[in-house]
Amino acid sequence: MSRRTIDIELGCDSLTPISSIFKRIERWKELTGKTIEFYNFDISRNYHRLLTLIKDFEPDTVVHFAEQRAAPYSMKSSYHKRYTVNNNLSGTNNLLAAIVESQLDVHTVHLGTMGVYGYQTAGLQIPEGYLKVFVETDEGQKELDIMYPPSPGSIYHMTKTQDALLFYFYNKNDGLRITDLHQGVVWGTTTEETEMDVVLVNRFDYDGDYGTVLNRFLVQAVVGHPLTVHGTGGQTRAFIHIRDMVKCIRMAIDNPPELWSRVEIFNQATETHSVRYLAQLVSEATGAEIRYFKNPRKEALENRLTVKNEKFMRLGLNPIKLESGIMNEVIQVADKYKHRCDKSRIICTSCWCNDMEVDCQGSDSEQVN
Ligand code: USQ
Repeated sequence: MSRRTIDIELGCDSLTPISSIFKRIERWKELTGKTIEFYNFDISRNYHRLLTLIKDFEPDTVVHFAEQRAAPYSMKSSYHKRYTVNNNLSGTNNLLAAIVESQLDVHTVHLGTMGVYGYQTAGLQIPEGYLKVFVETDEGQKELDIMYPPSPGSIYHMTKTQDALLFYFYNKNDGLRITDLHQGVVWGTTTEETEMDVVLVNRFDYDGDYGTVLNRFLVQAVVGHPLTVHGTGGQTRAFIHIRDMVKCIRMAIDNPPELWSRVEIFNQATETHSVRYLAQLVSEATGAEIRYFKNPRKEALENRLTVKNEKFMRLGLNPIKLESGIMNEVIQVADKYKHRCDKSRIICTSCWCNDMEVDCQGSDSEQVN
């Protein structure tokens, strides 16, 4: 629930009105007959509370979503960098240490990010976590399967690359079952569950820190703000619709890795597009003006990206693609709540090089092929 506190800090709010957690749980129970138990504590600080809960509850699976999740927020200041590192890494370490101490066989499903691979043009299809390499040795050429070299583009993304090392260690040393989901940028706002009642509506972040690019463009189009393309818009990213993301998490829970097998890694992304293409798509659909802004991030101006996602496809994922027309659904939600939009919060003010006046062209830029 740290997002509610961060909303107060940033002076903005979800476009959709979010009810209290108690109201949400109560409404869910009324609608489905199912009980969601709720315990409010900070897993990055309250280790013994977490350990007791795991021992008492004896979960089959823990879905670990308890991380500060915005790259721009993590880069706002030294306070935000330290908060993101302390929160994310202590939270993950506490969870894994508590599972070991509980002596229970608990599968951890972690929400990771495609950003661990970095966004330079790699010249290969990004594999699912592990890279096959060939090295010259005295006995001739040897084949190795190594973790894909991490290349984080923000402190937030860096914490996810560090999480991967924690997973590697606890898996190797203690045999924990762990699945890391390398997720792309999520778009869309509603799932079957959130549509059941207005009290269950999902967050819809459109501000410069927490809003993600396609959802932001759709809100901007609805409220008559120019689409905020950073730099040339040649940045290519991987995307997934929120409904597919929910399905993938279910599939990961239902398919735990074998005991003592290595960390399972899925690429949780279904298509790749450049920011420029997304802006054009939204502009064609809505008539919105496209405006090019100085890029506040250090990132490659242009990059190519293709991503393997065979594991989820083999498990039966049938992806919702941008062309499916479901973008209109997001526009409808944005239109319903447009009166709640504070336009002064739209522009990104978090800067990777501490100066909004300069274009933060990153060192990755040279690596474009
Ligand atoms: N961008 C614009 N204009 C905007 C907002 C963003 O051009 O108004 C550009 C950014 O410069 C960047 C790209 O769009 O090149 C993606 O930015 P984003 O804010 O949509 O996504 P990002 O900061 O990368 O992070 C989001 C989530 C994070 C998740 C990540 C997946 O906040 O939790 O891990 O997507 S990924 O990007 O694949 O690493």
